[in-house]
Amino acid sequence: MIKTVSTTPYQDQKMGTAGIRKKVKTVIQENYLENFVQSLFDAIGGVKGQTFVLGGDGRYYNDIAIQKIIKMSAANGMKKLIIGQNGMLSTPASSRVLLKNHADGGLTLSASHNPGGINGDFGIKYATANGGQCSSAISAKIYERTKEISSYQTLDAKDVDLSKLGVQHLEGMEIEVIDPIKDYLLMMEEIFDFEAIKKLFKTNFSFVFDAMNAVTGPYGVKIFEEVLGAKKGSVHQAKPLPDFGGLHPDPNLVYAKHLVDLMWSDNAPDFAGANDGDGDRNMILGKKFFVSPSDSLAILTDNYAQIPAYKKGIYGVAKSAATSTAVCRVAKALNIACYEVPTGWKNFCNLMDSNRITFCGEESFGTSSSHIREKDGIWAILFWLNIIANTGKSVEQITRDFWAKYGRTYYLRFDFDGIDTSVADQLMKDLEANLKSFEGNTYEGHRVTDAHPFVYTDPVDGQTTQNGLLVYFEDGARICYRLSGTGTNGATLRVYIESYDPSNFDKDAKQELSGLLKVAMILADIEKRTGKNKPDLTT
Ligand code: VG1
Ligand code: CO
Repeated sequence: MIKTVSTTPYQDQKMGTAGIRKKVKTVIQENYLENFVQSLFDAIGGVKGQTFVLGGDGRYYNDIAIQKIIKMSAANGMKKLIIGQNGMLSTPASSRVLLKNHADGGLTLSASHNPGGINGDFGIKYATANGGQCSSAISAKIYERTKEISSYQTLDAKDVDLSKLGVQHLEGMEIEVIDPIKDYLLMMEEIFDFEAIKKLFKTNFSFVFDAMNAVTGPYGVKIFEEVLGAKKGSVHQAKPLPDFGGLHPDPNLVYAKHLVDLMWSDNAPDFAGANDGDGDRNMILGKKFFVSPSDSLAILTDNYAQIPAYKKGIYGVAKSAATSTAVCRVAKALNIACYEVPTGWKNFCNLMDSNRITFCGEESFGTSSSHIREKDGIWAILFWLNIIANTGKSVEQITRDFWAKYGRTYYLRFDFDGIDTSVADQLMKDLEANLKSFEGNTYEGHRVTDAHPFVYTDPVDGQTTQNGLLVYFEDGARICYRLSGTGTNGATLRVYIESYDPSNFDKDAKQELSGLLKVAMILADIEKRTGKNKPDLTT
């Protein structure tokens, strides 16, 4: 039976870089989730007669939230929900299912790379019919609605059994529980040369995929072990756990330290890949070798012709402004366009829809192509495996060949965490006001040639977005500053730094960039304002 429940608004339900993301303790407050979901439905003009895709990364509260959303969807007149079995769907798989079924929207229950469990985070990503996360204009509308919501619609009904595949009905709404892996696997088989990768796994090539106890474990077991023939047990931390086994499911050198230790040990396999909580991020490692995500995007682009789906040619490429310029050098050599967009995958979608780009990526361990409208962790790993299978080269050799061809871009991101929000906002405001005064001056031996805010006008919808501040140096170095839009704990200031060396590839990145980090701290007056004399996290 449909019922209308009165509620009062929460004032903090603003979506960030990738959906809404909050502490679990916030989300489990009475009507918190219901308010957000009803506001979303209202803001898009209702969901009567529509079809949505629904799933999540299995984190704490996934099971409860999904039942609430199912009942609210039925009560709001939704025609059909396509749900991953047991409520699980990775972000890339969800985008695939949405596009394949021409669904009207999709909800992925995930706080992505943020920790889970009762003391961790929960979140919802909302995708529109194009398969990508909603535009800023839509999220602004949803936010406005959350501030005035007074009731929501739900059902008095038993929970739905999500373990059984197939169709069932709830108050006139069709529910189809699907295998979360099947469509995704089919798409990967269409893109890559699975036969070549199978042959690679028949040699003594050794491989590890670390799912970080998150959603891609079962995808990894199916794709790498069962279909491609990687040794049983190649997938580590394969069982999705509500608290990710206490891990921070962000695949980088700091949070996946266990994998880094393995790759620098005597037992290191030839290749290791890892994914984040919802399966859209990837880290690539070789024996005692780390591929920076900005380089990975550039290397995949340079090797596009190795892959069946792309060998006929690619459109342009795109990167977030914070990502290193390595891919731009490849684009120039290939004579294709290279776009620079604000951080957040939604900013790539119009470029893909209009056939302006094929590949895109972000420094935050995200790479993908126009096969879907999200970043795709397993796709990136398969791409690397396909190159290795074709060339017989190691991860390190492929990367070194790339540096030899284009030079090396040294790149790191430095995060200053848990800053008081007003301090962070003021820092950015003052820095922006000071930018012009840096031009022509030399700091620690680096002369500033240009400094300006990053402003992007989308060539398709004409929307203009400002995100981040950029400082360019005469020697080709660059600093980008921006505030994170995914944190749940005060503000995080991200400082992205790169330098370019056409011939010396063996410097230590931290050492190479230490001088520029000093400059970055001086220009933004970081120590005095935040009390921090060094970053909290370097990735
Ligand atoms: C971070 C990354 C950004 C990424 C976003 C979502 O955003 O920097 O590149 O798109 O997370 O990733 P921010 O605003 O905190 O810098 V995921 O894997 O959480 O969907
Ligand atoms: Co993610």
